[in-house]
Amino acid sequence: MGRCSGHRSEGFTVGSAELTTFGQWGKRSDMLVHEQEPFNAEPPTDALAGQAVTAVDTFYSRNHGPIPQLDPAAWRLRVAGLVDRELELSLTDLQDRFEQRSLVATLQCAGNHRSGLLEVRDIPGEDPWGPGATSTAQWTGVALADVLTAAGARAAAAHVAFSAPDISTLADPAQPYGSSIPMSKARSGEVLLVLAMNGQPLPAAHGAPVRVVVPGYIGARSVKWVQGVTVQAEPSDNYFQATAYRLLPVDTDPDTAGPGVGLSLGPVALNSAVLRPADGAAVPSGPVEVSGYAFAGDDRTVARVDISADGGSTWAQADLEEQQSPWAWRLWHSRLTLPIGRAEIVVRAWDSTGALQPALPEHVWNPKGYVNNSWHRIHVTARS
Ligand SMILES: Nc1nc2c(c(=O)[nH]1)N[C@H]1C(S)=C(S)[C@@H](COP(=O)(O)O)O[C@H]1N2
Ligand SMILES: [Mo]
Repeated sequence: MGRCSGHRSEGFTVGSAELTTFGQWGKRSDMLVHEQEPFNAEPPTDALAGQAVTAVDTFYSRNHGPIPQLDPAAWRLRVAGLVDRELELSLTDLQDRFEQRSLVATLQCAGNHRSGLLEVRDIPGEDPWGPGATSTAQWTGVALADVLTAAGARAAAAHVAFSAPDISTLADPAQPYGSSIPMSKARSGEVLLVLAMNGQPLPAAHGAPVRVVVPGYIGARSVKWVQGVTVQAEPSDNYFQATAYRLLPVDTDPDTAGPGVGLSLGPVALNSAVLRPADGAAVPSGPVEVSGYAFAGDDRTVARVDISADGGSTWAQADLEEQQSPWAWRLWHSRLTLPIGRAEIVVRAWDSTGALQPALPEHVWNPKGYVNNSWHRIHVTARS
């Protein structure tokens, strides 16, 4: 038993807020639902545009199994593995025994904008996410680093693994969701055990009562409904760490590849998207406001965004908005003058290392369809 267990006080109630908006999981009615079960949905790009922080009812939802409805009073977090003291923490332990921290961070699914890769070649069994598998929230909770310190995590241990109760039949074999991150990231202070999202108790769809948020890493590492934190020498052997969420060589068959093949994804690759106008929209000719996001993972930041109104022949620099935190996307906007007729609007970004996004989806296509960070192109028709 941990030194933090057994403490009692009033906690907030979790999971009651999501019936006030449309849909079973509290999402707006115009979400693009890729799957009802497991629930996978992204907002229309217009709903993300111009909002530094995404409303909870608009935030994308990515699930590999059924969304569990956990009893917050019964919930416990077990901290074990290479630690001096195993801990078993209740929700009130997290609230009362640890400093509460808040930060704004963007979550982005590694499958964000897979739709662009599908135009190159089919990717069977994976959802055609657009650029809306990216959203930003203010997250409040406890630093994982503080909990690791309380447990006396051994300095030599290189990884911290997270486990959850939602069982995915998409895994082979079927298993609960899990992942891991390097100890250096786990100790960094920005990785949170989150209890609240945009100032409200975390809703069920986003991991109530407690989820991990790993700023700057692919969304898959931010385990929802977390109930186990294990300090260990090796990365997690969970299917979603060892087999899925890996960048496979182009000629690899993902159905037979097995664990350990290809590149394990962690920090988010530099990417950007046009959010407004919407792809396919009719717009007035003359000046039109164009806006979107750019995002650079982990220790990099977005340094420059270029926008083209002619398919990439000529470019202008977009105006960058203030970044809410080092872990948030960078919103940008620009005013383009469009001639009457069809136009291809393209966006591309540079990060603080001087790296530019790759131009074409052909260059980044991979068998599972992750990390499509090629330049985002949309088509609009300007009318007189
Ligand atoms: N327990 C659990 N955690 C999970 C997942 C899941 O299916 N189960 N999906 C992951 C993936 S792939 C992403 S992109 C993010 C999405 O978080 P959101 O649904 O809050 O947007 O959660 C991650 N955490
Ligand atoms: Mo994801």
